[in-house]
Amino acid sequence: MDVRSEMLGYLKGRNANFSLEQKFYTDPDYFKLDLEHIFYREWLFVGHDCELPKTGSYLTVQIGAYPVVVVRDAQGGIRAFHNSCRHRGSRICSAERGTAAKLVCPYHQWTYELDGRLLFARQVGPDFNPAQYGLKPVHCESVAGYIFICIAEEAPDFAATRATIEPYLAPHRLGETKVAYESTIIEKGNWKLVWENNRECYHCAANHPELCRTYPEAPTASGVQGLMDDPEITALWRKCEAVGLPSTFRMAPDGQYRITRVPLLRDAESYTLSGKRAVKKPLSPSITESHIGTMLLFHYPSSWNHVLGDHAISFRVLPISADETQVTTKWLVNKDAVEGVDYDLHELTHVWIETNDQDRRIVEENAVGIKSPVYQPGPYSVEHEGGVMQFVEWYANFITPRLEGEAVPLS
Ligand code: 3BY
Ligand code: FES
Ligand code: FE
Repeated sequence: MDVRSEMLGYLKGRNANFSLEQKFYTDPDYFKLDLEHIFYREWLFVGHDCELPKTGSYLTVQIGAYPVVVVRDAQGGIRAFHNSCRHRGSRICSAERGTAAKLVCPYHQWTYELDGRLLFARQVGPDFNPAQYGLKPVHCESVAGYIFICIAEEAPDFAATRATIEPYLAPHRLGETKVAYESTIIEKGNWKLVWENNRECYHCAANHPELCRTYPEAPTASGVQGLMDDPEITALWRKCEAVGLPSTFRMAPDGQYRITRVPLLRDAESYTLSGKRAVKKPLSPSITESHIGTMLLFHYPSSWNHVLGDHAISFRVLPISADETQVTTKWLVNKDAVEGVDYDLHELTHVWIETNDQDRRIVEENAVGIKSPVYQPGPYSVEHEGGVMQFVEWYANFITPRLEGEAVPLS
């Protein structure tokens, strides 16, 4: 049987309350199908507007086989291109980030404008037409400080995502922040294991002593159900909405993203050991309200986020192979906050550096155990793992029609 039919068979026969069959987490051919049908077709979070402060600022990212460069153009817009020279294909920008007046290929110095046009190629003869050799564009959208790209020829509609998340993010003025710290780790586990772990807090009490001082273990916080019935959550929504901060629970009809605000424990304001703010200057100069909890945004398959009163944390998930996933975390603070004066970097980053390391270990142990020939799908906790079931449901519903080769509508 071919891989596609086998995968389809498993998806059709799966029990929605159980984890997936082994091959979804381990098999390189299944991984290729995940890339082809999800990561190569969907909108992916790659970084923040504030990381591209001036004309020519760029960042690079690797999506499966595709190197991509995201750059601030001369008009202040943000564009993305395939980071592959139109001469003989060399990668053009190899640094993770940088600034360049033009994009110059290091191999033979073909030189591109920041809008992708080929400006100059040495000694290529009189018949050469540079207009035919511009960089290949990648779809790119910036929404309230978050940059998303899509490497498909035709991108799915982004308007609904923007319309939902922009009003929630905008008051936090994330476009005007700075990255105080970033960390990249490689977790030796399939990207779906990273997500399954993220979508529940069933593991939190036993594994995250630091995070549990401030982040609620209750499934209402991490999951997607029952928020309306939780009086602490609805009280926070009322309080925040009254001061112009959209907060109620919103989820895409297909489950690809959700955004909502939830309270932290014991009046905590930040992910510090004390629960007190780590940054003296508020993240957004226009939000004076205290105790606004954390705004949670996930967007499958590439990002989850927390936005607090004093800082925001973004997480970017990129698949490396069937059993390796790159997780990049960025801590955003008010652009005028000064390290050592307004915040102590250790205090700001400690809890999530520890939490990420604990989650890495969890994912890696999960991956090793799943490789055992005796592994079989196991039951999710109905009380605690509704969020995981929702992720797997999204994955199954998303990939099934694509595997069947149906024409999938773009919106
Ligand atoms: O990062 C999250 O979204 C949370 C924090 C703890 C577990 N996870 C559900
Ligand atoms: Fe880029 Fe030759 S490959 S200039
Ligand atoms: Fe965790």
